[in-house]
Amino acid sequence: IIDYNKIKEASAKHPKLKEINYTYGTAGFRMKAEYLESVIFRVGILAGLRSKKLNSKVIGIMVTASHNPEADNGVKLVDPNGEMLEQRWEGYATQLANAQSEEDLITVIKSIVSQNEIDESKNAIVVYARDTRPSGPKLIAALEDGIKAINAVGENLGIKTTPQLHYFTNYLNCCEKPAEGRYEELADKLYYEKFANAFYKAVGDNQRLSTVYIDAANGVGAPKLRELTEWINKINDNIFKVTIINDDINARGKLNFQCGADYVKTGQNPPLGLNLACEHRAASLDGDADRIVFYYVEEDGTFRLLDGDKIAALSAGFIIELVKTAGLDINVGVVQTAYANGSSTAYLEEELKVPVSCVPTGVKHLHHKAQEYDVGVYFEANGHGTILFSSEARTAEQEKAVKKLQALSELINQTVGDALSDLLFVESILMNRQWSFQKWNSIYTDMPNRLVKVVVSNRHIFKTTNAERTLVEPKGLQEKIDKLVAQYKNGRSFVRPSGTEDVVRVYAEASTREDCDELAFKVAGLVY
Ligand code: 16G
Ligand code: ZN
Repeated sequence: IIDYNKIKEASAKHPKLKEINYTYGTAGFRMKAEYLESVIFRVGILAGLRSKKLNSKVIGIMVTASHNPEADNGVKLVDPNGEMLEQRWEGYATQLANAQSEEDLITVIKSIVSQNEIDESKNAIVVYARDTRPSGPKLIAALEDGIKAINAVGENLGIKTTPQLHYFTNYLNCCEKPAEGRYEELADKLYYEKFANAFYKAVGDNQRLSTVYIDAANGVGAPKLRELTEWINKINDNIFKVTIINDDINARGKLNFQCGADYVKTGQNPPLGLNLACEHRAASLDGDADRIVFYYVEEDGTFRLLDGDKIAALSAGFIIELVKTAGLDINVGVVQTAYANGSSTAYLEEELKVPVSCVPTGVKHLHHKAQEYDVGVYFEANGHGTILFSSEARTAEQEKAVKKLQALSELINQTVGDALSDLLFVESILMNRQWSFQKWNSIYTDMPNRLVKVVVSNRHIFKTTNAERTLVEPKGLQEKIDKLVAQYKNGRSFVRPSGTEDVVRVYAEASTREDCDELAFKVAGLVY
């Protein structure tokens, strides 16, 4: 039963900061850590309500701000199947976070209870984890107060990657629950065991590849990848070699600083601390290890990025080949966003002849669309993505190719994009194909592109349609952009408000680096 007085008392210890207006955005709440205490307390309450609503199913909570600076933090909720929180409940999260007084808070809780006909007497259970940010422990303490206030059972998983939390939340709702006190350890063990075994199956006896240098952004990916690698090497110490750099999770100020997937993708250059020789294969994770991008340098020093688009193309190409070999009647599709490089879309549609759809930014949109295919490949250009295999694809009975497909389906974390599982997935395909990074890169040539951010006084006046590729407001701006774009060969550009920062983003592509930079600059000028 919900004890409203208890909630009121507990909430008084985590008062809302009056002047701040919170929004549950693309990736939950995210901002400077010092503003988040009241929000996280209330997220604990919301998770309890959601668990009650769903008949005591386990709800996950992740405290992280991903690739953002170390001083930021954030929180998001994970539904029982390991996917993002249902959209209607995002609205409740925002309402709860903005309730000014304790009384307001109780009113919002009561309205959520009545609108959803929540049975207050149901048990509630939540699991939660955090990344390596220094603000984490304090925020976890506030979260625990919220969980206790609503009389939910809370299991602390300690430090985990975001995808581990998604994976384990799903696991707890379909498999046997561990004994009390063993959750934290099992959330690691079960994850390592599953992905290490699947990797072993997927690589078969193909010839091994060279070491991959992994920039772990000085975040949680470093210790987790190290342990995962140990598990793989226990099965066979010869199949997977990594050297982890930027693995200092204890030094202040290093997390995501001039390193990590977002830094490398946006800057189109290697991270701090990595001396890339031309024969080296390298990759960068982000601060919570749900994004990965690969890269190398040519003999002449040119930096080559193998981003989310290239991962999607590599994966779709391999899967389609297996499906054909097995003679399966399975539809494979790829989901992208407006940021997908024009050459990647052309390659998928024209060379691989696979249907491609474009949706707004944010994993929930891509994930949802990918579920429409038997095998749905989705990756954002920034390196966040995964592949969804429907159960038909998983049970089809056609020998070798099916077995490989089966192994691949086990190797990818289907609850959410996961840098560590994506890394193993890519390695296993490259090993099966015996492809170098150079060969992989050559499947298509990226159009020169540029992403810039523009600080504006109010980003909310920018409204988009057509999967964020067309501006409908401010009126007249899209026409001006179109006119500019028309002046450049293979020009493409779009403007969208960020879902995570107070800025507007401008993306541009054109045939040459000069044209592309000029186009991005001019469109930014229109926005400013
Ligand atoms: C969040 C999203 C990511 C998206 C990014 C865009 C999730 C788990 N993460 O990090 O998919 O690419 O936001 O940020 O959905 P922006 O709106 O600031 O450009
Ligand atoms: Zn992330």
